[in-house]
Formats: sequence, structure tokens, C-alpha cells
Amino acid sequence: MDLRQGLGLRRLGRTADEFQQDLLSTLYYRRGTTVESASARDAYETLSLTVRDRLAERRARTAAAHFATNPRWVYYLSAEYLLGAQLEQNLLYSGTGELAAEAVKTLGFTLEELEGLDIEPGLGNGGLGRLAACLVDAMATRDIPAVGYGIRYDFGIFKQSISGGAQAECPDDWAFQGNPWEFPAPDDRQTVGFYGHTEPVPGSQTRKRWIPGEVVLGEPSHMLVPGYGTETVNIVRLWRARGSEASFDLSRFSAGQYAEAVQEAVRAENISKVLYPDDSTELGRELRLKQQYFLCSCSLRDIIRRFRLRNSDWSDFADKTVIQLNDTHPTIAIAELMRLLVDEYELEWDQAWSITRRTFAYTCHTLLPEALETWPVHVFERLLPRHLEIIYLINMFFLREVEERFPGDTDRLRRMSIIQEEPERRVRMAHLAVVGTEAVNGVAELHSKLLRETVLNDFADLWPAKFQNVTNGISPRRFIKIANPRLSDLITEGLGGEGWLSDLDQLAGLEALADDASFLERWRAIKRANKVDLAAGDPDSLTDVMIKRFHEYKRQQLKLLHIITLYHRIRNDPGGDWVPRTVLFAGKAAPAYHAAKDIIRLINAVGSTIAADPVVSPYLKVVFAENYNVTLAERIIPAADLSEQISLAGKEASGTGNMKLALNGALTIGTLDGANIEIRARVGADNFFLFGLDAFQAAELRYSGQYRARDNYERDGELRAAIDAIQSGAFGGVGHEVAGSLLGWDEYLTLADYRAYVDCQDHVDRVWRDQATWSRMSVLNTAHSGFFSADRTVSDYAARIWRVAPVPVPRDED
Ligand code: GP0
Repeated sequence: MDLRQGLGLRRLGRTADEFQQDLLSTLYYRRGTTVESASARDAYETLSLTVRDRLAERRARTAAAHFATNPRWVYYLSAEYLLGAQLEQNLLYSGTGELAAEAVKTLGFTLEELEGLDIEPGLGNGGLGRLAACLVDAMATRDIPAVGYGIRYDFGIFKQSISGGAQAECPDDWAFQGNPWEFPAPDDRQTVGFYGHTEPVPGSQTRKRWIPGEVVLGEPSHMLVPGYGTETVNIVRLWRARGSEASFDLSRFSAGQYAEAVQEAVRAENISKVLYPDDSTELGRELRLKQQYFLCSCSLRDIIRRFRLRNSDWSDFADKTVIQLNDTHPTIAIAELMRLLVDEYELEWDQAWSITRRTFAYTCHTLLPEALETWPVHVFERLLPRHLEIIYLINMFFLREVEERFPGDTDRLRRMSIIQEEPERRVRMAHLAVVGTEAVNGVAELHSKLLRETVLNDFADLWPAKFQNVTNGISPRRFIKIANPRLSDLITEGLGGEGWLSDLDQLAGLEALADDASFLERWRAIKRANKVDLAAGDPDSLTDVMIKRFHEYKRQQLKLLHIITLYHRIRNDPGGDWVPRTVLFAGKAAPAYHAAKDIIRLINAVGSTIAADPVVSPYLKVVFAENYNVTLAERIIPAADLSEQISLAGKEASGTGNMKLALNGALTIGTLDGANIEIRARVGADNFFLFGLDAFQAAELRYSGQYRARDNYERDGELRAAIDAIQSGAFGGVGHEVAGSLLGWDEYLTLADYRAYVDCQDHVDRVWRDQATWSRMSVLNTAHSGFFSADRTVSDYAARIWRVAPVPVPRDED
């Protein structure tokens, strides 16, 4: 055992003096500087390394315990991770927060200053990437042996600013100054091929030789993922693309052709250069497929390497390995595992297929047709010729199975085929993901039901037992303990301990305090203090937040129509008894998503008009917080009174911001969509502001052919006034496209839900006037959010999909 004791290494400092010694030694030997000359950056890096050492020690023990157990390992494959800032989390998880706060003073800085330098790794677009981060956190917390695999993009998500009221994008070089949390692991680099052709293997029907036309290197590094309240430290392993030595053309360089000399290396490195900034839409670009294959090929070889360290028999592979696909992005892994097993390890097709199917599971995160990935066959054929052949074979055997179950049903065969024929031949990745896995799950009850009944209905007919629901969850450590220390302290006091942080159902104990006037008053005072910290508007106003990616289905435009309606009402009756509101928006729009960017412009234009209006501005303020990310979410969520979850029912797979806000005592105004339904069922219908069409009504109205958005406009005076104001140029001439799209097709039935929404908001105002009632509802929201812990989500996956048990890691004894 090469554990610390075995190596004769001393135990890392646990007292303030020892911690300080470790810090100074890190500064001197590893940072190479002294207290006198240490900059803030030096101090930040030094503290980070000192804290990281404590987790590295746990990591060594974790790896040893896992290796000795040889368990079934969970491998989570995700194109995105939004891990959030690391320093505060790792101080919490290593239990060194207080020691660190003391010790950094000797370096001449405060802990807050250094936390301010801790930049979050921006490696994802939105909910899907943050979910991946919450799940790996919970897997470690539940002692599940797991590795998360992803891509270490140079530019994982653009930086957003608002300029002249419009979104502007610029690159976010998050690791520009280095990333102290990352361990490079160059020894584990992998080689990945692309393009080229295949050749038959003499004497074999199924095996082929693939001769790639381009080869790149994948270099891994990893970040530590500690569990809370346990000894487990798992990792997220991220791959970065590099040109091989041969990709540098020395002879061209010598001839003065400097750009040409490095062109191949640049091409290789482009694979991990950027994450496509589109959330929930697919654009079918070859480079995107290249990225996906790069991630899958590197990760699978790494998984196989790890398997072979401890096992020798392929028939054990699926018992020791489960690979969870986070949406269809890593689905090519199914064909790649088949290729590795059949072509490289020379297994029979049937055995390889049985292993593959038992190894993979697939999580779907959407119902939007435009988010279901498909690739033109010709793109596939060029980039991954051998994989296309394998997919054709998989499809052939699959369609035979369908034909046996439903003889003569050619329409069904056409619908279910992995290859779409019309209007263009394309590979349907979701179909491959269903065919090649043992379990398929949606991310909220409604979503899983709609998957079974609509998008994947034919597959649910064929394999009903394969389809499951696992409702999403969030990390209570990051989204309440770290984000909202005041409320966390009050909860700990109220419940008599911190056990709730890793057993969130304990929050139910707060119900007993929901009628305690002095508790409610402290609860309210904390919300107010959080609003003062956020400094978005008057802390006594109702803070109404809509924070999420900009997308028409999420309906920021509906919130905007409500704001314009309030603006009109206040102008028409300046002496009225208005409830003051601060409406806070934050979120990014995909750079090419013009309709979403138009909505951002209109929000800012309406905000400026209101701010310039002396009659309305005392009651209504619209704030757009730039560059929404995990760090900003942690500031906004604790300050929110009202959580806007107003997507058209049947469109939002789950939502996870809705859970974070409810956990922090915001009341939700929402539709019967995604996890809103489950939130409402738990916090109680009386403590949730429900409005609007349900998913069935929405679908019926949309497909009836009878919907005319304009009828709502003609019927409803306030709605008409709001849209007329936009069209008449009342907001600096901005918003014609938004108004035009609402009055035209109105894809997401915004006008159909307008009246119900505005009336529901009036009800919100009435409840707000009674602060005691509001606070009681707020406490009950927190009290009944326990179900939405990602720890519960992970336990569900472990029991029903992965069939894995925890592997506890022994403590450091001396
Ligand atoms: C879903 F399809 N989501 C996609 C996608 O491409 N990106 C993405 O972030 C989101 C869903 O929209 C969600 O409803 C869900 O909670 C999340 O995936 C995680 O399941 C928004 O929060």
C-alpha cells in the first residue's frame, strides 16, 4: 500500500499552527515565493494547493479502497460540467474553513479576497452541465465508486455582457492564470483516429480493420470530487486534444512556412477548443461529432484500461462497469465499444453486443424535437466509417427483432429505424441510445411519461421495462450551505444539528417551526439581508427572479408582458397601493439564437423606460444581471422571493433552478411542467402559485389547428395594450420581432397563458401583503424540498439503474 503511512509521510496539519506551517511550506517550496513578496494570486494558489493536499490524501485512500473491492464502477459520460467555484467547496468538504481563514492572514489577505480570485471552470451551457456536477458530488457523498468523464474545453462557455441593451459575447479564458485544482495525467494519454477507410479482415465475417486518416492525442487531467461527510474523493477526468509529435512539420518550418508547419496540430487542438454554445438545439456540425467521438474514445479506452488492471475476463466487463450517457451527446460510445470489442479485442459480435447492452444506460433530457441529435449519414461516413458500418449492423439485427414482434408493420420499422431515410439519410442518436442500453430514463415524472407516450413511444411498446424515471436533484451543499450561510445556520439551529446537509429529508423538521412567529421573523430578516448583499434593488420589494438560459419555450417573454402590464397599471393610477417589485433576469442566449436575443434587448429596453419614469420607478424595477453562471446563481438564489418557472407545459424536461429556489425559500409561480409538478406535490398546492395550460391542454390546443394568438390579443385589453406599446415604439423602438412572433404563430402559446399568468401574479401580490403568511409558505417550501437532493437522485440511480452499492473508504487512523 502506497498510502501516506506506508510511505512514512507525516499527517497533514489539523491544528491552526500546523495548517499555517503547511501553508507557508507550500508558498515557499511549491509556489516558489515568500510572504514578503506574495501577491494575491500567490496566496490564492498557495491556499488552494494546501487545501487540495488534504483531498489528495483522501483520494489515495479512496483509490486503494475501490481497487481492493473491485466493485461495479459508475462511469458518467457528459459533454458538459458546470462544477462551480472550487475553493469554498473544498474548504467545506475538507473541514478546513476555519483553519484557512486564520492562516491566510499571515499572508496578508483575507479568505474573502482569495475566494474572489477563484474562477469557476466554465465547461457547460446550462442545466445539463450543472446536473452533471451535482450528480458527481452526490455520488461521492454516497460513497459510489465513480468517474466523471468530460472534455477540457479551452472555451467552455462565452462571457456575456450587455452593451446598448443587447447581449454581447466574448471568450471566457477561465484557466488563463492556471487552475490549481487540476492534476495533469499525461501517462494516461490516448490516441484517437478519425476519417480514413476500413478493410476486411481475412477469415472474419464481422471484424474489420479501420485505417484512420487522422490521429490525435487525448491528454487527461482530473479534478477532485470530494464527498460531503465521507472519506470518498472521486474524480472528473477531462480530455484535451493535442497534435502528436508527427503533426509538427519540421521541414515546412525550416522552409519558412510557419503557419503550414503547425496546421495539423492546430486542427487537432481545435477538437477541445470550444463547446458549442447552443443549449437544447443541435446544429449537426462535423466538429461537434468529432468532439463527441473524441470524448467517448478516450474515455472508453481509459475505462477498459482500468477494468484490465483488476480483471482478465471480458465476460465480467458489464458486471464491473456501468456507463451512464448524459443525453445523446456521448451515444457514439455504444458503437465505439462494439468496435473495440469486435475489431481490437476480437470478441464475437453476439458476445460484444450482449456486453455493450448491459454496460450502458441513457438519460434523456429533452422533449424538444430540435434537441434530438441526428447526423447526416455522409458526415458520419467520412468521419467515422467503421462506426457507420457497425451502426448499420446493429440496426439490421434490431429491425429484425421489431419485425418478429410486429410482423408486417413497415411503418413501425420506418419510425424506429436508427437510420432516418426521409428527407435525408441521417443517424438518429436517440434511437441508437435506446437500442444499445439496458435502461432509459427521463428526468422528472411528467417528462418520463411523455417520453414513453410520445417521443419514444414505439420503443416503450417494445421494451416497457427499459423505461424509468429518475427525478433530477441538486447539491444542498453548494446551493444552500455555501450559497446561503445565514439560512443554513438558522436551519441548523432549528433542527439541532447539521445532519440535514447529507440527509435532506430532515428539513421536514422545519414544519414544526412554520407557525413560530419569532422563527418566521428571523427567516424574513435573513432573506432581507441576502437581498441587501445582492444589491439588485430595494430589499423591501418583492424580488421576482427568472434565471435560466434564454429560450422561447421557457417564456421570458411572458414575464415581460406581465412587467409591461404592471407598468401600464401604475402609470394609469400613480396613487394606487402597488406592491413594489424588483424583477431580476439572468441568463445567456445562444449567440445565433436571434429570437432569444431579441427578448433580451426588449427586457433591457423596458427596464430603461421604467427606470426613467418617475411615476413607475418607485414601484417597479427591472434588472438584468450579466453573465449568469454558477457563481452568480449562488448570489441570486438566496435573495429570491419569487421563482419564475413558467415554461409551456410539456416542454421543460425537469428544471433544476426551480429546486434550488424552493430550497432557499422562494415561492414558485409556475406551470404544470417538469419537476414543478413534483415540487408542488411536496410543498403543497397552497404554497405554490399555479397557473396555465397543462401539457395535455397545450398539446391539444397547438395541434387542433384552432389556435389563433390574435384572438387573445383582441379579447384582452391589458394584453393588447402591452403589445401595442411594444409595436408603437414605447420602448425605444425595440421589440417588433418579439411582438410579431407572438401575434403570429406564437409557438409556445404565450398569449394563451397570459391572462391566467397575470391573474396569478395578482394573487402573488395579495399574499405578499401578508408577510407572516408569505414567510410561513416560504418555510414550508424549504421544509419539503428534501426530496430534491441529488443524494436521493443518486440513490435512485444506484438502486434501480446501476445496481451498485456504496464502498466506504476507511478513515485516516493516526
Ligand atoms: C436539456 F436537452 N437540458 C437539453 C440540453 O441540451 N441542455 C439542457 O441543459 C436541460 C433541461 O432543459 C432541463 O429541464 C433539465 O433540468 C436539465 O437539462 C437537466 O436534466 C433544464 O434545467
